[in-house]
Amino acid sequence: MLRIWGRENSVNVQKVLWCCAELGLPYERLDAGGAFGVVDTPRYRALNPNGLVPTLEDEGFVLWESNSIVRYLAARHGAGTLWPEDPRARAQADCWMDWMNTVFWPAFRPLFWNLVRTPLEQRSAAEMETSRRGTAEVLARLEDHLAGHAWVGGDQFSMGDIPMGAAIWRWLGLPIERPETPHIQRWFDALSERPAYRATVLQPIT
Ligand SMILES: N[C@@H](CCC(=O)N[C@@H](CS)C(=O)NCC(=O)O)C(=O)O
Repeated sequence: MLRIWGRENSVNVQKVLWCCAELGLPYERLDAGGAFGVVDTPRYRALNPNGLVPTLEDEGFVLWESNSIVRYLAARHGAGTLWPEDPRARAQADCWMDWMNTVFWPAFRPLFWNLVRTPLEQRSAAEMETSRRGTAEVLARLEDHLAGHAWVGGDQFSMGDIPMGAAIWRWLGLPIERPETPHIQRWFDALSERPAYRATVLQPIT
Protein backbone atom coordinates (compact mmCIF):
# COMPACT_ATOMS: atom_id res chain seq x y z
CA MET A 1 0.00 0.00 0.00
CA LEU A 2 1.12 3.57 -0.61
CA ARG A 3 2.50 5.44 2.38
CA ILE A 4 2.16 9.22 2.48
CA TRP A 5 4.06 11.28 5.01
CA GLY A 6 2.58 14.65 5.90
CA ARG A 7 0.06 16.55 7.96
CA GLU A 8 -3.44 16.83 6.50
CA ASN A 9 -3.57 20.64 6.61
CA SER A 10 -0.58 21.13 4.26
CA VAL A 11 -1.57 22.30 0.79
CA ASN A 12 1.16 20.15 -0.72
CA VAL A 13 0.02 17.05 1.16
CA GLN A 14 -3.57 17.78 0.16
CA LYS A 15 -2.59 17.61 -3.52
CA VAL A 16 -1.40 14.04 -3.02
CA LEU A 17 -4.35 12.96 -0.86
CA TRP A 18 -6.79 14.43 -3.40
CA CYS A 19 -4.98 12.69 -6.26
CA CYS A 20 -5.19 9.33 -4.44
CA ALA A 21 -8.88 9.90 -3.70
CA GLU A 22 -9.61 10.70 -7.36
CA LEU A 23 -7.79 7.53 -8.42
CA GLY A 24 -9.37 5.38 -5.70
CA LEU A 25 -5.94 4.43 -4.34
CA PRO A 26 -5.76 3.20 -0.75
CA TYR A 27 -2.94 4.66 1.34
CA GLU A 28 -1.57 4.91 4.83
CA ARG A 29 -0.90 8.50 5.95
CA LEU A 30 1.58 9.32 8.69
CA ASP A 31 1.52 12.72 10.41
CA ALA A 32 4.72 14.71 9.84
CA GLY A 33 5.64 18.36 9.60
CA GLY A 34 4.51 21.38 11.59
CA ALA A 35 3.61 20.56 15.20
CA PHE A 36 4.09 16.84 14.49
CA GLY A 37 7.83 17.22 13.91
CA VAL A 38 9.28 14.01 12.43
CA VAL A 39 10.76 15.84 9.42
CA ASP A 40 14.09 16.47 11.17
CA THR A 41 14.62 12.87 12.27
CA PRO A 42 17.39 10.91 10.53
CA ARG A 43 14.83 8.34 9.38
CA TYR A 44 12.72 10.97 7.64
CA ARG A 45 15.70 12.88 6.23
CA ALA A 46 16.90 9.62 4.67
CA LEU A 47 13.62 9.58 2.73
CA ASN A 48 13.40 13.30 2.05
CA PRO A 49 16.60 15.31 2.55
CA ASN A 50 14.63 18.58 2.33
CA GLY A 51 12.81 17.86 5.60
CA LEU A 52 9.52 18.89 4.00
CA VAL A 53 6.19 17.17 3.40
CA PRO A 54 4.83 15.33 1.51
CA THR A 55 6.93 12.24 0.88
CA LEU A 56 5.56 9.16 -0.88
CA GLU A 57 6.70 5.59 -0.37
CA ASP A 58 5.46 3.07 -2.92
CA GLU A 59 6.80 -0.42 -2.24
CA GLY A 60 10.38 0.79 -1.77
CA PHE A 61 10.18 3.64 -4.27
CA VAL A 62 10.51 7.02 -2.54
CA LEU A 63 9.44 10.34 -4.06
CA TRP A 64 9.12 13.93 -2.81
CA GLU A 65 7.92 17.18 -4.39
CA SER A 66 4.14 17.21 -4.36
CA ASN A 67 3.66 17.89 -8.07
CA SER A 68 6.08 15.12 -8.99
CA ILE A 69 4.14 12.74 -6.76
CA VAL A 70 0.87 13.75 -8.42
CA ARG A 71 2.42 13.22 -11.87
CA TYR A 72 3.80 9.82 -10.86
CA LEU A 73 0.49 8.57 -9.46
CA ALA A 74 -1.46 9.97 -12.42
CA ALA A 75 0.94 8.35 -14.91
CA ARG A 76 0.77 4.99 -13.14
CA HIS A 77 -2.92 4.84 -12.36
CA GLY A 78 -4.73 7.56 -14.27
CA ALA A 79 -3.94 7.16 -17.97
CA GLY A 80 -6.64 8.96 -19.93
CA THR A 81 -8.19 10.48 -16.81
CA LEU A 82 -5.86 12.41 -14.49
CA TRP A 83 -2.96 11.79 -16.90
CA PRO A 84 -3.81 13.30 -20.30
CA GLU A 85 -2.51 10.98 -23.04
CA ASP A 86 -2.18 13.72 -25.66
CA PRO A 87 1.27 15.34 -25.16
CA ARG A 88 -0.10 18.84 -25.68
CA ALA A 89 -2.92 18.36 -23.20
CA ARG A 90 -0.40 16.93 -20.75
CA ALA A 91 1.95 19.86 -21.31
CA GLN A 92 -0.88 22.28 -20.60
CA ALA A 93 -1.61 20.49 -17.33
CA ASP A 94 2.11 20.49 -16.47
CA CYS A 95 2.38 24.18 -17.21
CA TRP A 96 -0.28 25.17 -14.66
CA MET A 97 1.05 22.70 -12.12
CA ASP A 98 4.45 24.39 -12.31
CA TRP A 99 2.79 27.82 -12.28
CA MET A 100 1.14 27.02 -8.97
CA ASN A 101 4.48 26.28 -7.31
CA THR A 102 6.56 28.99 -8.95
CA VAL A 103 4.17 31.94 -9.44
CA PHE A 104 0.98 31.59 -7.41
CA TRP A 105 2.36 30.20 -4.16
CA PRO A 106 5.26 32.67 -3.74
CA ALA A 107 2.77 35.51 -4.29
CA PHE A 108 0.18 34.12 -1.87
CA ARG A 109 2.31 32.51 0.85
CA PRO A 110 3.01 35.69 2.89
CA LEU A 111 -0.71 36.46 3.14
CA PHE A 112 -1.56 32.89 4.07
CA TRP A 113 1.26 32.60 6.57
CA ASN A 114 0.44 35.87 8.33
CA LEU A 115 -3.29 35.27 8.44
CA VAL A 116 -3.36 31.59 9.33
CA ARG A 117 -0.09 30.62 10.98
CA THR A 118 1.00 33.82 12.76
CA PRO A 119 -0.36 35.17 16.08
CA LEU A 120 -2.40 38.37 15.58
CA GLU A 121 0.12 40.65 17.31
CA GLN A 122 2.99 39.44 15.14
CA ARG A 123 1.29 39.85 11.75
CA SER A 124 2.63 42.32 9.22
CA ALA A 125 -0.21 44.33 7.66
CA ALA A 126 2.13 45.64 4.95
CA GLU A 127 3.32 42.17 3.99
CA MET A 128 -0.26 40.91 3.90
CA GLU A 129 -1.45 43.73 1.68
CA THR A 130 1.47 43.36 -0.76
CA SER A 131 0.79 39.64 -0.95
CA ARG A 132 -2.97 40.13 -1.35
CA ARG A 133 -2.48 42.55 -4.26
CA GLY A 134 0.19 40.40 -5.86
CA THR A 135 -1.98 37.30 -5.62
CA ALA A 136 -4.96 39.09 -7.18
CA GLU A 137 -2.69 40.20 -10.01
CA VAL A 138 -1.32 36.74 -10.82
CA LEU A 139 -4.76 35.14 -10.47
CA ALA A 140 -6.03 37.41 -13.25
CA ARG A 141 -3.95 35.16 -15.55
CA LEU A 142 -5.73 32.04 -14.34
CA GLU A 143 -9.05 33.86 -14.68
CA ASP A 144 -8.25 34.62 -18.34
CA HIS A 145 -7.22 31.04 -18.94
CA LEU A 146 -10.42 29.66 -17.41
CA ALA A 147 -12.50 32.04 -19.53
CA GLY A 148 -11.60 29.81 -22.47
CA HIS A 149 -11.25 26.39 -20.81
CA ALA A 150 -13.52 24.36 -18.56
CA TRP A 151 -10.61 23.02 -16.53
CA VAL A 152 -7.10 24.19 -15.79
CA GLY A 153 -5.58 21.54 -18.08
CA GLY A 154 -8.12 22.09 -20.87
CA ASP A 155 -11.47 20.48 -21.67
CA GLN A 156 -11.17 17.64 -19.18
CA PHE A 157 -10.53 17.43 -15.46
CA SER A 158 -6.93 16.24 -15.03
CA MET A 159 -3.86 16.39 -12.81
CA GLY A 160 -3.52 19.98 -14.05
CA ASP A 161 -6.40 20.96 -11.76
CA ILE A 162 -4.88 19.49 -8.63
CA PRO A 163 -2.21 21.96 -7.46
CA MET A 164 -4.22 25.12 -8.14
CA GLY A 165 -7.44 23.41 -7.01
CA ALA A 166 -5.84 22.65 -3.65
CA ALA A 167 -4.50 26.21 -3.37
CA ILE A 168 -7.55 28.14 -4.53
CA TRP A 169 -9.61 27.08 -1.52
CA ARG A 170 -7.17 28.99 0.68
CA TRP A 171 -7.65 32.16 -1.39
CA LEU A 172 -11.44 31.83 -1.64
CA GLY A 173 -11.95 30.49 1.87
CA LEU A 174 -10.11 33.17 3.83
CA PRO A 175 -11.78 36.40 5.01
CA ILE A 176 -9.96 38.75 2.62
CA GLU A 177 -10.86 41.29 -0.04
CA ARG A 178 -10.80 39.71 -3.49
CA PRO A 179 -11.64 40.94 -6.98
CA GLU A 180 -14.53 39.23 -8.76
CA THR A 181 -13.26 36.21 -10.72
CA PRO A 182 -16.36 34.52 -12.17
CA HIS A 183 -14.45 31.91 -14.17
CA ILE A 184 -12.34 30.87 -11.21
CA GLN A 185 -15.53 30.73 -9.15
CA ARG A 186 -17.27 28.56 -11.76
CA TRP A 187 -14.27 26.21 -11.80
CA PHE A 188 -14.13 26.10 -7.99
CA ASP A 189 -17.86 25.30 -7.85
CA ALA A 190 -17.26 22.41 -10.26
CA LEU A 191 -14.38 21.13 -8.11
CA SER A 192 -16.58 21.38 -5.04
CA GLU A 193 -18.96 18.85 -6.56
CA ARG A 194 -16.21 16.23 -6.57
CA PRO A 195 -16.38 14.02 -3.45
CA ALA A 196 -12.58 13.55 -3.50
CA TYR A 197 -12.03 17.32 -3.41
CA ARG A 198 -14.50 17.82 -0.59
CA ALA A 199 -12.94 15.02 1.46
CA THR A 200 -9.33 16.13 1.13
CA VAL A 201 -9.23 19.88 0.40
CA LEU A 202 -12.48 21.56 1.48
CA GLN A 203 -11.55 21.40 5.13
CA PRO A 204 -11.05 24.15 7.71
CA ILE A 205 -8.01 26.22 6.72
CA THR A 206 -5.40 25.84 9.47
N1 LIG B 1 8.02 22.16 -3.31
C1 LIG B 1 7.66 21.30 -2.21
C2 LIG B 1 7.31 22.17 -1.02
C3 LIG B 1 7.02 21.34 0.20
C4 LIG B 1 6.70 22.21 1.40
O1 LIG B 1 7.11 23.40 1.47
N2 LIG B 1 5.99 21.65 2.36
C5 LIG B 1 5.66 22.38 3.55
C6 LIG B 1 4.19 22.15 3.93
S1 LIG B 1 3.07 22.76 2.72
C7 LIG B 1 6.50 21.86 4.71
O2 LIG B 1 6.95 20.74 4.68
N3 LIG B 1 6.72 22.70 5.72
C8 LIG B 1 7.47 22.32 6.89
C9 LIG B 1 6.65 21.55 7.86
O3 LIG B 1 5.44 21.29 7.65
O4 LIG B 1 7.22 21.17 8.89
C10 LIG B 1 6.47 20.42 -2.63
O5 LIG B 1 5.72 20.85 -3.50
O6 LIG B 1 6.32 19.30 -2.11
